[in-house]
Amino acid sequence: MSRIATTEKTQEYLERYINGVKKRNPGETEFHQAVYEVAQSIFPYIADKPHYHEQQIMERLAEPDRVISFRVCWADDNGNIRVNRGYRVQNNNAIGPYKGGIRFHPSVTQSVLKFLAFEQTFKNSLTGLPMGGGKGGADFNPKGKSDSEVMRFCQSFITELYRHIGEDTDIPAGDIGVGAREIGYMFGQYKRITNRFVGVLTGKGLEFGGSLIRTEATGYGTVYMLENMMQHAGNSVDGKTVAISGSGNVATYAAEKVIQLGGKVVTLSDSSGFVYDSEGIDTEKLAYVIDLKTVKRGRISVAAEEFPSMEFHEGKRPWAASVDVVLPCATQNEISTDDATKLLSNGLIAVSEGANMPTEIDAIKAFQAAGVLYAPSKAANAGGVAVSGLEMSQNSARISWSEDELQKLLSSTMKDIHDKCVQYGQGENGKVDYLAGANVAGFAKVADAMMAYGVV
Ligand code: NDP
Ligand code: 2IT
Repeated sequence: MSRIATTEKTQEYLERYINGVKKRNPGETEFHQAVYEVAQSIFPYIADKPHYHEQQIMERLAEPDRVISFRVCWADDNGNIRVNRGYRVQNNNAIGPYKGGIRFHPSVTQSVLKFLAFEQTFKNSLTGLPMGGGKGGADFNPKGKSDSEVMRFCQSFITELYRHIGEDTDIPAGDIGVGAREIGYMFGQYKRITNRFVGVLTGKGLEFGGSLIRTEATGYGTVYMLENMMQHAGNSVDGKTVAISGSGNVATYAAEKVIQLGGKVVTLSDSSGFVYDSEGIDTEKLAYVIDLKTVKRGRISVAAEEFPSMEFHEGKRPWAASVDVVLPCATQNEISTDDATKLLSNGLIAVSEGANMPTEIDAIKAFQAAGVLYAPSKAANAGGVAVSGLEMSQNSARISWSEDELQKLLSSTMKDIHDKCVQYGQGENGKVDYLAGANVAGFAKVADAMMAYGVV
């Protein structure tokens, strides 16, 4: 068969598959987007591997093992009864127990959590650790709530979720709106209900089984991925100007690592706008922002009132800035095609995604067509879940590893992920398609495990 005929057939299979996914999951646009983004790499890869088609591996991967949805009732400080919806999407446990974060944000829907659980399946495979893919959350907005309201919400959430999770079944962690405070409340309630002290959640406090460097791991890992890509292309982060979105866990530790590697961070943001600092956000300003966002739970605009070199741009994203590197670390679909065009015209050379699926598909295509080094989230932000996997191992063995040991493991894991992307994504011209590389490398291990189990 000629190459053109194969390509046409592959395209036809891909379209038929995506239409099927859309039909089975009406209105779930984020889920469709994530499945398409993976499938466009996998269909060419499996074109000459009919056993994957015969066994319907892609169809099975896009049908979660189960979706659990439940009511979460709680009382606010004024005694009003509030009702939210909680979820856990257990996508696939072919290579290990379900693993993935919990998100508390008003934008949480079944579609958002299905996209995240689907992505997590490939990301976790890339880490090389035995973890399947899952994700959970609720449409609860922690912003403006008191600590006791958040505690009552977390307790109510876990009172339902506890029966579906376990240290060998499904191990949740943090994500947007879920940090050390929420994990503490959830772990406390799990322990109270079950009377078991086990590693059922990761991202725990260091006093009760948490791992060193889990807090920093996602942001640091995103920058290690960037540095690996830059070095592979004969470049480095040193001296580069970097725009970062978000000012939460991932954004702030990505900023810290960029500064350590000699880069200049000029932006951070939150859902109300972004700050631009022409002199660069140094460690002192960053420490202020971390305290502002995690302890005071304030808005990023307050940082611009504190530092004269910072300007606040209300209601805008940071992508109009003239920068070498972009690290989107806030949320999905935060870089549009227009943003990509603007960034390219300002001389962008690299993107490493701290957030999950932050770049729209046409914007990714624009980056790749322009030769920008582009690391997709499932590779670039895998450092967080990788250290979560190490937290699980430490909990099972009831030991704690040293910071030095964990730093080395994080850095070597990110290097391995980079190298897997090169192995599966390098074209004949020597250019690396990191998206295809990450998708195929993540897929191969999960798909082969599924094949071994037969039809289940
Ligand atoms: P945090 O809650 O700590 O911070 C989120 C940041 O993003 C905040 O600055 C928040 O602003 C901003 N943000 C959230 N939603 C929106 C929105 N809809 N529009 C604009 N800004 C928004 O979350 P994390 O840092 O943990 O997560 C950030 C991203 O990284 C997410 O995509 C998450 O899935 C991903 N990720 C996280 C990992 C982790 O270990 N935590 C691991 C891998 C990926 P505001 O304060 O105004 O809400
Ligand atoms: O998207 C992610 O990888 C996370 N939110 C972290 C998951 C985890 O289990 O540490």
